[in-house]
This record gives sequence, structure tokens and C-alpha cells, in this order.
Amino acid sequence: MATTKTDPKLAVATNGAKKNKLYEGLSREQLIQAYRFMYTSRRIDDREILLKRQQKIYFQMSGAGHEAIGVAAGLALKPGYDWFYPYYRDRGLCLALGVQPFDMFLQGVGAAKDPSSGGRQMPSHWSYPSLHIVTQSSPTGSQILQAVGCAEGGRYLSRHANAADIPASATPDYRRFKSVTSQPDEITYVSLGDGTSSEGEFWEAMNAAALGKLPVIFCVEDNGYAISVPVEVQTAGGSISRLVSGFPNFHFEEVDGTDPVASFAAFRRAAKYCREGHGPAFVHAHVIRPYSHSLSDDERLYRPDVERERDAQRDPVSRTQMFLLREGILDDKGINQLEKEVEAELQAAVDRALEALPPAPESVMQFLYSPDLDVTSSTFETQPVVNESASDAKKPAAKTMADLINATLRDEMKRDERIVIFGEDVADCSREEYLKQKMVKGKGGVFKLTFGLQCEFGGDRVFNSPLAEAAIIGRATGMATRGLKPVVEIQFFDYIWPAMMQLRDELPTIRWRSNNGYSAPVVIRVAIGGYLTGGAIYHSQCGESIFTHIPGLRVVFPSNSQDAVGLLRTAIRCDDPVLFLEHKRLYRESYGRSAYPGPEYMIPFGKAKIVHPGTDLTVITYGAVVPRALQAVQKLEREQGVKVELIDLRSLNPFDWDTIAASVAKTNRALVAYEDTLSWGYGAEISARIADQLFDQLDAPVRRVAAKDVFVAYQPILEDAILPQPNDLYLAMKELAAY
Ligand SMILES: Cc1ncc(C[n+]2csc(CCOP(=O)(O)OP(=O)(O)O)c2C)c(N)n1
Ligand SMILES: [Mg+2]
Repeated sequence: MATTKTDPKLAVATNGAKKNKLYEGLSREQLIQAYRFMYTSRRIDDREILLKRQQKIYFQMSGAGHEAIGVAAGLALKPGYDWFYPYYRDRGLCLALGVQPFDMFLQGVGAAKDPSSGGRQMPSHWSYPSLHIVTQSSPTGSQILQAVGCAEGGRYLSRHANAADIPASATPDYRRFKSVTSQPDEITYVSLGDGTSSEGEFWEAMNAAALGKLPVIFCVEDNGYAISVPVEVQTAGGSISRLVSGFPNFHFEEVDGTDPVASFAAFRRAAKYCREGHGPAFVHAHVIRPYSHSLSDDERLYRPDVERERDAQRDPVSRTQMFLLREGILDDKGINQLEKEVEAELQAAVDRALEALPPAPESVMQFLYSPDLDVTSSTFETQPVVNESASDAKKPAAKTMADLINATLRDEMKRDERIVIFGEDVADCSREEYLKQKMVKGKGGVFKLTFGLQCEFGGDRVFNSPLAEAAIIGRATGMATRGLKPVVEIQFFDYIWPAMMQLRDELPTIRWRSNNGYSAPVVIRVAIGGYLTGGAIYHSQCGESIFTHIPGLRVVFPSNSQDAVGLLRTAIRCDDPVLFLEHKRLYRESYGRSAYPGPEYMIPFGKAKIVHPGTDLTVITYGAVVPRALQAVQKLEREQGVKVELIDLRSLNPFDWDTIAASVAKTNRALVAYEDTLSWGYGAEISARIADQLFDQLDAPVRRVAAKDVFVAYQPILEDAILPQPNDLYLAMKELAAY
């Protein structure tokens, strides 16, 4: 509970039983404090509205009508102990948790010293690490799955006390920059509006919380509207409580969220249920929205006066004031004095905030990636350790990419207890008794990349998720926020799209939008690509440029076993989120096999590899096109004597511009080859950069070879015609060399 600032002299002098009367556990002083928070919240809204009209701030979102439920939650839960994923109407909650009005005005003006984002995020998008209020975005509902992951992370850390330790001998990794804490009975709070309960991610989160019996309080603040859409058009039957009532393991509350005492009681019961470990709780709070949705909305266009007046009767601020008067807790004088104090405090806060300096324009790129651990640095450059001196018979066998990814995951899990692996089918067997009784061998992924890991490390470190991609990424993000290292799997790149909101608007934005207050260095392994003869349209897609287009996300794409080891280890140890693309066709290819280069082998990101040196033409590629291009390069050299320099980029963001530039300076010709569809693809950016920055070096146009601008078809004849083949590459190289 936040510390009280209320002057005890404000309270009406009482004696006897009344003095010590409790209201659902709240003392008279606490009720005065609650009123102070509520009144402050409303008056901050009013102030901000004025400032917005004066064009001194740039956006306003009010918490009006939601003050009582928010303050009640803040009083029932513990800042800096429990965890909070609020939404934009939770001004009352944030004040009760300890956020200062001045901090809120700093958000409004977008000050450099705004502690939530340094001027990067809108006001009412809360982020206060010391209070455990986790950075908030703007998509409705994308915080809910992260809250579930946060609760899972807390539970994991409580059960794995050693996970917090970092051996002094360990080479530097992300753990050095993450302090992890957890409490055995902590709760994660998450709130949302009634409209937001229509988002699919809400239902995925409810399911995951129920399955895991997780200590999450879901609070639906039901003001009856989502902008202009009324609840009966939003929620079948008009009641979210009714719809969720079948979820098992939940404690349910439905409460008048304009009544602080009833709201506090509901939260206290919910919190008790969660702290005792029974499972999640659902608080459905009926509130009002006395102001329009935001300052850009005029609710009179869709709400008649009669309805708005009916709501006004339930205004939580005036209701609470009446309650205090009725109960003899404050008299008129006390109310007046409290309100005057709040006004004076807000005036001073506004005056100071308006003087606050804005952020420096030069700072815009700061905190897109970790400022502590540079993934391109020599920290991540180690040499392979293979017993080369062994006699031929004893030399370690060359292994497939699939084998070596599995070996790398195993070694990293041994080294770092914060690593958890989950996704669809990644466990050996969810019904562990079958494994224990040796009735089954275990699956370990549809491509068997995680085979044996559950058996070795246990079902709480390697487990199957429900079939819900957004939930995989959202939960992983919440866990990583708590300091874990989730290494999750998306079974097929073709099915990554349900997670796109998390992948585009959440995961890569967390560090930047919180001004380095939070980070979530998740690793996402994704099986990608075609050349499968029969993979067809939904098992063959590429599309990496959609992800290299996202600032804040690292993207790597190995073409052989040894690179897969080095890049995956770097991905796991680094402090940024990484999309790790694994080409299905390369998993078990004979091309590019190698012995395991050892448990410390790493490759820095942004370092290409010259697969074949040459002087006549530069070919820039990656992934499954590397072996195809190599065939073409060898044929061209054999038949025409043309020496092609073949560059495997290996990592796509960051990418190795220096190697490209040095090669093109030598060959004066460049071809970019990739498996994805030709237009608007990854090669377009590389070609544009070459044309822009190396124009003087070129003796020929920059060319691209890629897939046709169509989906990948099932019939192999069609697939061959669609995807770039060695002969397409050969012809393009030959023509460009002769240009
Ligand atoms: C995914 C997404 N879709 C649309 C919006 C635009 N939008 C912002 S708030 C809002 C309505 C939310 O209503 P509700 O969940 O009931 O919350 P309330 O504002 O009423 O508290 C909409 C449609 C958004 N921010 N995110
Ligand atoms: Mg609403």
C-alpha cells in the first residue's frame, strides 16, 4: 500500500467504536487517502484537458469514472512486490501505487525526464520499474498475455532459486544486466476495458492463466462503451462475467467499480485467492465514463443526455465524497481543505512540468538495442573447438543442423537455468508418466529439434504451449521482462502471423518505449522456407524482410550447421530480442554439416562469411540459397573461368555492409539472391544501398534473383518454377559477369 500523506487532522474528531471502525478492512484514514487519490486523479484529468486545449501537451486520455476501482486495486496490492500491467484508464491505480502527479504531467509535456518513457510514449501509458508497473503500449489487450508470462516468470524464479545466480566465471551475457527478484506469493495485476475483452489475446490469456493456475488478477473495467460501441454490441449477451464463468480455477468477482469500499473488498478476496496459490481471479468492475473516450471523441454524437446524466449519478468521486460526509469521516471543512491541498499540489506540479526540458533529438536511436551488450562485438567472437588432431577414425562426425541446434540448446540450458523452452509440440511428452514408465520415446518438436530436452531438464523448463502463437510470444515477453530467457519455437513461419501484434508492436518496442526501463530479450526460433517438394503454400513461406523492417528486432538466418550453433548461442546470450530463422530444407541437408564446435562457440551478429572468394562478381545471399548459389558459382568458374565472390550474410539485422562494400569495390558487379518473393524483399534494400553508396564502383546494374511474386505451390514442377534454382542463379551470374 502506498504511504499516506493525508494530514490526520483532516479527519473528523471521533471517539469510541466509530474511531476504529473498519470498512471492509479500510480504516477511516485510508478512506480519506483513497478519496485524495481519486480526487487527485480526476483533477489531473481536468488539468490535462486544459493543457491540451492550450496546446501545452499533445494528447489526453482520462481515467475519469475509473478512479474507485483503480485506487481500490492499488490499496489491496503491493507496489514493488506485485506486478502491474495497467491500461490507460488506470490513473487512480498508479497514484495509489506511488506515481507522483508531477510524473504524470512530465508524460504530458513529453519531457526528457518523464520517468515512464522520456517523451517517447503518450501520457497515461504507464511505466515505473521501481513500482513494478510494466511499460504500456497502445494496442488494446496486448498487455494481457505478457501479464500471464510475468506471473509465470515470477513463479519459475521462486521455484528455481539458483536461476538468479550468475557464475563469476561465465562469459558476459544478458544476465549481467538483469536483476531478477520474485516473491512466493506475488500477484500480477492486469486491466482492460470491456471492449478489449473481445480481442482474441484476452481469451488466450484467460486460458493460459487457468491452465497454469497462475496468480493473475484480470480486472475488466466495464464502462459500457468502447469509444462509441456499446457493450451489448461488443459482448454476446452484454456481460463478460457470464462469458468467462466457465473458466476453471478462477475466482470471480462482479462489483460496482464506482464504490471504493466494495471494490476494495472484491480485490482483497481476489488477492487472497491468488496469494494462496489457488489460481487466477477475475474482477468485473462496472464503472462509468463521464468524459468522452478521449479528447478526440465527442460522446454526445452517440450518447444522449439522459444516459450521461444517469451515469453521473454514480460518479465515483462525488459518491465517495458523500460517503465520507455521511460516515462522519470528513466534514465539509475537511473536504474543502483536502481539495485545496490537492489543487495547490497540482498547480506546483504543472508549473514545474511546463519548465521541464524536452528530450534531445539526437537521442532518438538510443535504447533500440541493449546499451550494455553489443551483439556485434568481439565478446561474441570465439573459435570453434574441434578435436582436429584425432586420427581419422576418431574424428568427430559431421552433424546436421538439426542435431547441432539441439546440442546447442542442451548446452545452453545446462549453463543457464533462466532458459525455458516452450511452443507447440516442443516437449517430449506432456503426459510425463508415459516417459517415466518408458512407454514412449518422446517427440521434441515436429522437426525434433528439441528432442530429449524435457527428459533432461524437466517439464517446467521445456513444455508444450496451447496452439496459440500470440500467446507464445506474449507470454515469452512477460517472462523475459522478469529476467528469464525464453527460447520459444514458432512451428512454421507460415503460422507466425497470429503473433504479429506481439512481434511488431510489443517485443521489439519495450526497451525503446520505456527509455531502457524494461527489456525483453526473447529468442524466437522459427522453421522457415521452401524447396520441400510438397510443402505448398502454407509450409514454404519466407518473409524475413517483414521482420528486418522492425526496429529493435535482431534477425539471423544461418545456412549451415556450424553457423547455426554460433548464431544461436549468441542469440541466447545476447540482450536483445532475436528472430532465429531455421531453414527446414537445411535441417538435415548433407551440405554444411560439421562437427559440434563446442559449448562456447559464438558468432557475432552482423558478420558475413565469404563462402567462395572471387574477383569478377559479388553474389550476396543467405539461407537455403547459399548452397544453390555455390553450385552455380562452381559451374561458372568451371565452364567460363568467371570468379565469383559468394557472400553468406548469416545475419540480416544487423547486416555486414563492410563485407559487401569491400567485395563490390573489388568486383564492380553485384547480384543479390534470396528465396523470398522478388518485389519489396530483403534484396531491394541491399540493392538500393549498393546503388546509392557504391554507384561509382559499379560496372553493371545491380541485379536480383528471387522467387516469383507468387505463393509456393504444392506440385514440385510448380515449386521449381517459382523458387530460384541453381540454373536461374547461374544464368543471372553469367549475364552480369559479361555485362
Ligand atoms: C488493437 C487496437 N484496436 C483499436 C484501437 C483503437 N482504440 C483505442 S481504445 C479503443 C476502445 C477501447 O474500449 P474499452 O476496451 O472498452 O476501453 P475503454 O476505453 O472504454 O476504457 C479503441 C477501439 C487500439 N488502440 N488497439
Ligand atoms: Mg469501455
